[in-house]
Amino acid sequence: MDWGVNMKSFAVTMRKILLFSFLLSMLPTLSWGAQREFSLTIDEVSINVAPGFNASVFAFNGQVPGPLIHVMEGDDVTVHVTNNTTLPHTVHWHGVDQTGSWKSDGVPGVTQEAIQPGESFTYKFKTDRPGSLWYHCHVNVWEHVAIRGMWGPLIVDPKKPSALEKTVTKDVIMMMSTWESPYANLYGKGGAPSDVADFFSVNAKSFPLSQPIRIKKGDVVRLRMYGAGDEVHEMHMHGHDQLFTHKDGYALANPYYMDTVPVGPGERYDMIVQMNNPGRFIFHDHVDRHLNMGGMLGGPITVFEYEGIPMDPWYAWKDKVYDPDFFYSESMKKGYGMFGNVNFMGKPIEQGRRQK
Ligand SMILES: [Cu+2]
Repeated sequence: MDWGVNMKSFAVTMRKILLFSFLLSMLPTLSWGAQREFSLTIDEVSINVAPGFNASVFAFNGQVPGPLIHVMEGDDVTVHVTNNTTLPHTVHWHGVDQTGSWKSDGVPGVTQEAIQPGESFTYKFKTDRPGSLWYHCHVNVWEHVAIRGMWGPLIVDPKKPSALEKTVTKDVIMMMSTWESPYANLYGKGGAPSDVADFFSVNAKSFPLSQPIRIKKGDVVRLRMYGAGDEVHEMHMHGHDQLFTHKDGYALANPYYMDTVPVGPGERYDMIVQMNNPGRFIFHDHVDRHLNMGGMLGGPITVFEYEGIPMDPWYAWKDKVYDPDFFYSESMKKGYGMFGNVNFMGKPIEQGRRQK
């Protein structure tokens, strides 16, 4: 028997096994991201924010919030943006680090020239960070983002979700924002430090135009709350414990409970809630003046409505026409892509009637 030859072939086999298992372990990181290509327009439309209050906005694909963009960590994303409005804009992908793609960061005068009326620009980046991200204009942000609705959600699923995340049965995306009625129809004005916001909303609707969240006992809801406007919204949920799991898309090392969540401008909070207390429970902004000024109840308010709880005749939303996708809950179940909601669409503004 030639032990020398045998030992040599044994060593070669071992090396092959080691190399194979190494390559196998690398698979998750080596996998290529999917190519995702989307088109967004920016349009001038009027949206109904609160009873008796309409705002002229710069709307992505004609709607506020803008369409949901749902992709996976590591995807290669291309977005063609066309500006159909009368003022310049850009799109900043808030939370994307733009690794090797800084010219897609969307900051006028720093990474690009603003997209002029009638012009287009293409953004290309890899989703280098997972989480509840978003996109918004970066031109005259005090007006375009704060009071003209130039924002939408960008959800980047992690390659390795936690065990808790895997139990989620319903996603709820809430974008809180501010409005200034004196400038609501005056493009190019508003948002100065001395200006005072006087309407407040979730997904661009003030109560009672906002929507309930319908759930059943045993559901696990993930709330993704965004500060899309210019004020802090103290979001307080009744009847349940909210586990704070992610800040600005980053997973917390030690998640903890909060009953009032301070969602400031630009911030995102992911909260996971076990729906274990059947009934009807309000979820509202605890800043009292955000219930809209002028004495009318309104602002960022929703209600968790459990399946099986009867509509009492005195319930404020007993006759509500329900939109199950108001918080993009249905769209989030559809996998990856871009999803709009016709109920967020504004009405086109006639050129001749536009106030300057
Ligand atoms: Cu803009």
